[in-house]
Amino acid sequence: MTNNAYESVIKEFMAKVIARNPGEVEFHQAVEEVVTTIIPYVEENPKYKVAKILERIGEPERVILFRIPWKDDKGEIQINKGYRIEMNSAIGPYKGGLRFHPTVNLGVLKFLAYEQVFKNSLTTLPMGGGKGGSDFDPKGKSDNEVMAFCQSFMTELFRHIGPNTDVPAGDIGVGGREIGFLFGQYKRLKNEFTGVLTGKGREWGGSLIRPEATGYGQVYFAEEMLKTRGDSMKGKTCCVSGSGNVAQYATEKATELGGKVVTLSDSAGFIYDPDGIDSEKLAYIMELKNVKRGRIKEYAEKYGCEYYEGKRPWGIKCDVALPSATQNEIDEEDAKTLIANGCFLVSEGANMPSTPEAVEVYQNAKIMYGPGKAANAGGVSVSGLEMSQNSLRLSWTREEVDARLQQIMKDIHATCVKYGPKDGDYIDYVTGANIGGFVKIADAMMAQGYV
Ligand code: NDP
Ligand code: 2IT
Repeated sequence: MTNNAYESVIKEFMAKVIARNPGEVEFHQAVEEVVTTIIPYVEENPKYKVAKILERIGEPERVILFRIPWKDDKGEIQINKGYRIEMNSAIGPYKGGLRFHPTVNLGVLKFLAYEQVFKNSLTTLPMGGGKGGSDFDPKGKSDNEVMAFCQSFMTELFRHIGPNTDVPAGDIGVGGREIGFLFGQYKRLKNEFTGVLTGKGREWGGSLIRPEATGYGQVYFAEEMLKTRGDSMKGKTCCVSGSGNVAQYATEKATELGGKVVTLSDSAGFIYDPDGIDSEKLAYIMELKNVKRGRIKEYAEKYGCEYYEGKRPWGIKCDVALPSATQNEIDEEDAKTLIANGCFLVSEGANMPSTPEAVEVYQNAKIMYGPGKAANAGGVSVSGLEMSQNSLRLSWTREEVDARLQQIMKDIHATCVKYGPKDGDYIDYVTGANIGGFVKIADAMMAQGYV
């Protein structure tokens, strides 16, 4: 991935990032991918170099770290860590999800916040970048425990956020249930009904299509990539990973556009259903995952298909891969296997699901590759539309929001094509997304002085 002419500049830049942020490996990985593609651009546009824009973007404007004490159903006190990374507010209030998962730490949230800054810029909407969460594990907890935790989390977070300051939303482990508990506690503490969170229920300020938006957008982005080669999703066999919010709606949209989704997974393993996951089977998954909070293995038992314990789905033959679970879920070997089996398109619903080595494999094979910060931007885009509707005190129809989402995904694709180097019909979407996202933030930061 390294552009040879600037290899030493990139190395020097990364050495400083690693020394200043020790042990934050996911953050280093996200920064390296971006600076590798942007340093050549910055060297050619020295005004950004003089203003140290890339250095400043890599330093959060503010990091909030706090204690979350709560009582479990047995009456025992539990303590978790809470975080909010307010990364960049050059183009709008901090915006980005909350992740509740035992693997959450400062480095993971800084990588997510860093990616979010570029992603939000690409959406064309006025949103800065942030991310937050906790090492709390919602798995196996009762609704009452999740509520107690969310209330304690918000009891500290509420003083740092606001509809014009910082607007959190969901991510792994944070869906409609958690957003409800968080919103209720914010309202109680502030005595204000405002659009301080997105992903709210539709009866209390949420936007239609927000639950669907990330998965739908991921497939719309895939469709845009396919269009550049005169192709479409019709007839494509797809491997999806994960079985949560993003995976569910990626499956729905891929199927609706004529594709066949043959895999879904969770952290324990994956299912392979060669007949395809149709709408009836997807309804079962949604009930299983969103209401019963069960395991994907139960799908294999119900529909009599294969379940692979402890494995990821990338060994299954497919045309299109839609990784929708978590970071670094496709490594170099997985990428080689996908390509050897004929996969020619990867559209990332998850954030940074491909390791740098996997990305290199895609790029060398010149397959179509839509990186997360472009391909999964549909979720935060509809969050932005939820903020607009809250400000207007209006709600738009399903059709209107979906039309806006489709247009935004088209525009993000066009931005990637504008800034991405090309070779015949191959487009480098990684460079395109990074530079396309960077320019707007950089110009806003320049205009605002060194703040
Ligand atoms: P959910 O919590 O709804 O679902 C996450 C899914 O991924 C579950 O099936 C979960 O399995 C699996 N998973 C999580 N962690 C791991 C792990 N370490 N190893 C293997 N599987 C894992 O989250 P979302 O669907 O919202 O998020 C999925 C991805 O999409 C994340 O990368 C997120 O950052 C990204 N994203 C989400 C957006 C949104 O709007 N929600 C927007 C843009 C990106 P299990 O149940 O066993 O944990
Ligand atoms: O990674 C992401 O873009 C999200 N989790 C959604 C953020 C948002 O504010 O909707």
